[in-house]
Amino acid sequence: MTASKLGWSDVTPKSLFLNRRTLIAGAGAMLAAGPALARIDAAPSVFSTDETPNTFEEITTYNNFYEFGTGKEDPARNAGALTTDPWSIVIDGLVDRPGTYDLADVMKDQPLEERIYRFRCVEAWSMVIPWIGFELAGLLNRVGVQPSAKYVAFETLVRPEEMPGQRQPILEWPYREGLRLDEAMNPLTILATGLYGEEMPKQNGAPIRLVVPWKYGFKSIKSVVRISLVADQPQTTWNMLQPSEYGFFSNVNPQVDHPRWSQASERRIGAGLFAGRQDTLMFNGYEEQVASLYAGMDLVANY
Ligand SMILES: Nc1nc2c(c(=O)[nH]1)N[C@H]1C(S)=C(S)[C@@H](COP(=O)(O)O)O[C@H]1N2
Ligand SMILES: [Mo]
Repeated sequence: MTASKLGWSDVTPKSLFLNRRTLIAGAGAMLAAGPALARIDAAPSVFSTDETPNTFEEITTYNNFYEFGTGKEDPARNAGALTTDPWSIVIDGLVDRPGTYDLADVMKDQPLEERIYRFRCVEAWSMVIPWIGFELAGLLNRVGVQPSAKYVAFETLVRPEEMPGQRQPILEWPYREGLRLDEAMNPLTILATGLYGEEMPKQNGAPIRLVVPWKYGFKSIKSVVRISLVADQPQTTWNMLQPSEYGFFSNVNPQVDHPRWSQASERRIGAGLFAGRQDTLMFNGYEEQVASLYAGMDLVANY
């Protein structure tokens, strides 16, 4: 087995793995858990890193999800109230088959894979997360992207009754994100429906969220309810709030600092008090897969 083909079970302490396996193997658990777990036996992806994943605890207690508050511990505390079933996604704009798709229909025929990705927040901390998901390209191909579509726009649920952060004007709701069509079609770009072989925890963006591993974490929009194929670059939440600090592209780039801090290095969550910061990698280490998307582009101007 080559390093790039390791799955989280290969790098997770055995007892933890066995516990989860036992859980998952429980006949009832499998059925009750629904489509997110249906095919977790899928082979680990060649896109997975062999770096040690963060623990389930770390991944689910240190979060950014402003709909549930701005503190890192607020999402774990408040997201339990979110109703994630039923869930549907509106797919509209420049597509052949627009409509309101139930989550099960969105996932229909999309092969689930484990993807162990580095995850780099613009705030200069990072984690390694074993996502379960499928390529966004698979869904876009299924709904039929029209030639005039150049970008994909995403929106998060607005439900202030269940999302206390939305009762305050912290951000302009709904949270919005966007990708250029070629970025959206890149095989690294996934819609994730779980992590560590379990259904997506609510604080991580249940039941379905975007993951774009070569971009700063805020591009990976959570709890998605709308995907629109559009001709023009869409409005995105952090760019709307502070355009001089957060660009549309927001590719991880150690050479382009945030106006208020360096992006040259990062703090790996869970590394311990005495571990030093580590160097941030160009495109978060996915240069080989995505550099060609930006050939000839000025990455300082297009931050
Ligand atoms: N809807 C929504 N999506 C969001 C956010 C948010 O506040 N609301 N925060 C973003 C930011 S800044 C980061 S770093 C990641 C955090 O994902 P995680 O909590 O699963 O690690 O979610 C991103 N997606
Ligand atoms: Mo972030």
